Amino acid sequence: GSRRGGPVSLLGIPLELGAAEAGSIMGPAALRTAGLPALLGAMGHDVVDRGDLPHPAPVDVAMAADDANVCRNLGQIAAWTRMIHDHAHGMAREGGFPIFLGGDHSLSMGTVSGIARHCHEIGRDLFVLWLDAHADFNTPATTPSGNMHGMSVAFACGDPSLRPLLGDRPFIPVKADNVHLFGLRSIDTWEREAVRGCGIQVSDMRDIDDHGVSTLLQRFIDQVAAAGAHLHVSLDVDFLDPSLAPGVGTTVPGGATYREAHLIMEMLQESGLVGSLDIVELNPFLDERGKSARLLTELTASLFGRTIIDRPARQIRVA
Ligand code: HAR
Ligand code: MN
Ligand code: MN
Ligand code: MN
Repeated sequence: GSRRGGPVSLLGIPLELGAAEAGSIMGPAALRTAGLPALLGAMGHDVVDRGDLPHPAPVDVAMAADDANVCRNLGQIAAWTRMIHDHAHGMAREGGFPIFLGGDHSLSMGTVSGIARHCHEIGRDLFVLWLDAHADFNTPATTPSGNMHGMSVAFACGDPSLRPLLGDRPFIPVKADNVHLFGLRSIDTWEREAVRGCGIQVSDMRDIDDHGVSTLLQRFIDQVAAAGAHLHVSLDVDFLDPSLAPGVGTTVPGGATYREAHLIMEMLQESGLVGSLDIVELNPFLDERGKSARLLTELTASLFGRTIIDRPARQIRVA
């Protein structure tokens, strides 16, 4: 059967300029080669593949010089952000389920802001589940690397120094309270201070060890349900343990297991609340015989309703 409210709409974003290491430019191609569009189609979903975005020319960014100087590939990232924002906003408005195939995590500056703009227009709250080893909460003032994929959450939550990336587009920040960093196990010194102070929700790997993904995620799902909100999921490959998903430039030991990752996708499916998805940081040049691309494809199938065996519909608890 088809999903309610329009097709699953795939958009390839071959972007690697936000990362230190080259290779994620090949991410969208690898996800297609692993069969992601075909698998969703075979599961009965109506799938539209919009192909890949073209590489835009760099733009001028009205950012303070001190900040601009530390951001690597700033003019190009700003051009990508604006283009991605326009597509994400348009896709959200059309009413299907957008899946953004990355590409490094700086692409989420465009996807989240575009979805946020649409949610604002229809008076709906937006929540973001950030599945990642990293917080991606650096700013030009705190970044140790200058790599802009480490700044996406700070941008989405409205950091004023990053606001000029979006140029003249209307910018609707996501409330920090509505963002949940899930799977965290690598954070920089100043980034840690910023995360502490802002109200963002965090389940780090120690929390997951103590409580399990099920309890932690259900709490967040209940909040989203209570708000009647749109849930955007941003899945960074390095959320997964490197033994399962080696195809990423920033592996961190001690990541999510195979079943933890699938359980998250199954719970999200059962919630019926997810409206858009980023799959980011896949670097096929570093992968082992397509292993990571295949796992991401399987996880997407779980998010779209594949189960081990038929399960009774679960009652969504609304607080
Ligand atoms: N925190 C580090 C930095 O800002 C590394 C960020 C790496 N980011 C990703 N995405 N791989 O999560 O440079
Ligand atoms: Mn990330
Ligand atoms: Mn709109
Ligand atoms: Mn990461």
